[in-house]
Amino acid sequence: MRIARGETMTQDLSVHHHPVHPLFLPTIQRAAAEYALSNEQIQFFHEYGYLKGIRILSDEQVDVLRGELAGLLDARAEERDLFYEYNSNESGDPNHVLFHALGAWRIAPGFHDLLWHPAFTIPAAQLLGGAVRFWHDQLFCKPAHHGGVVAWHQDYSYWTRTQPLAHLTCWIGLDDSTRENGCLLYIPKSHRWPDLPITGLAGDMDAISAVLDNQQRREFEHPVTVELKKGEASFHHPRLVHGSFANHSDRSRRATVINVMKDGVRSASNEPLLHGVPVIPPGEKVEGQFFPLLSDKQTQG
Ligand SMILES: O=C(O)CCC(=O)C(=O)O
Repeated sequence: MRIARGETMTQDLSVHHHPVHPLFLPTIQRAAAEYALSNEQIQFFHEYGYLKGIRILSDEQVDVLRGELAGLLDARAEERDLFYEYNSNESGDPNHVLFHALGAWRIAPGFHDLLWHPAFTIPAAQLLGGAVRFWHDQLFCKPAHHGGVVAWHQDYSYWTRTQPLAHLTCWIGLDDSTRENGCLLYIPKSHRWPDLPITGLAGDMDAISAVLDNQQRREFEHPVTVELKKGEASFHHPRLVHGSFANHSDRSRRATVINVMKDGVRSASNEPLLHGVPVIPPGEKVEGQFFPLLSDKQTQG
């Protein structure tokens, strides 16, 4: 439904979860043109399971998120209660620190609004092939000198309580990430492998080896190194195997991650899908307060 210029409505516009007036149409169309991926980029993603080097944030936006992150790294008790998970050091080893937390969008306005940023939602809709629904966010931060690993894993191993698999991850750097400070690494084409069991996220980098065959193990000889400038992102498929080594450099490596699913994914669990949110019974669509629709059309932010 669209309303012509100058008209007002007697109905409650809150029933429309999209623009109803042409006023912002040029901005939306400009955003679509500015942020849309090319067909080649989309094909690359489907072939290799990832797409790296996508600019999402300006330097100014990175600075704002870094400021919010500084507060979240030392969150107050009532803020911690809003996180679904909060681990000051997921590895448990003080010499290998991995800050890992889910739920920053509920506490910090910048991390909240980032979810609706068209530089993210437009490529996400293209890669998912449909409307984008929020699943959850994550912070992965490694301090300088004693930053820990993120062990090789597939994201979907952790998400089988939502089905079918129609998910997507966007990793956004808040520092320049390089080999030295523990950038992300991918095993290209591993998104065609079957679902693997959970073998741990922090601690032993190579724990996954126990559940691989010889051919799969050989693929780890040639990982893709995802070196990115701050504010750039990399998208990956939920079955793509990825991880990152320790940070012994003198620079921190901070990142925020947005995890989304194609609208229509359903709950497959009698338990809350995330800590503290109401149960969505098995078979029912994932939606509601904690799982907002971020983009309702394939090319619209
Ligand atoms: O930040 C990292 O090194 C790992 C991130 C990760 O596991 C993910 O984006 O799914």
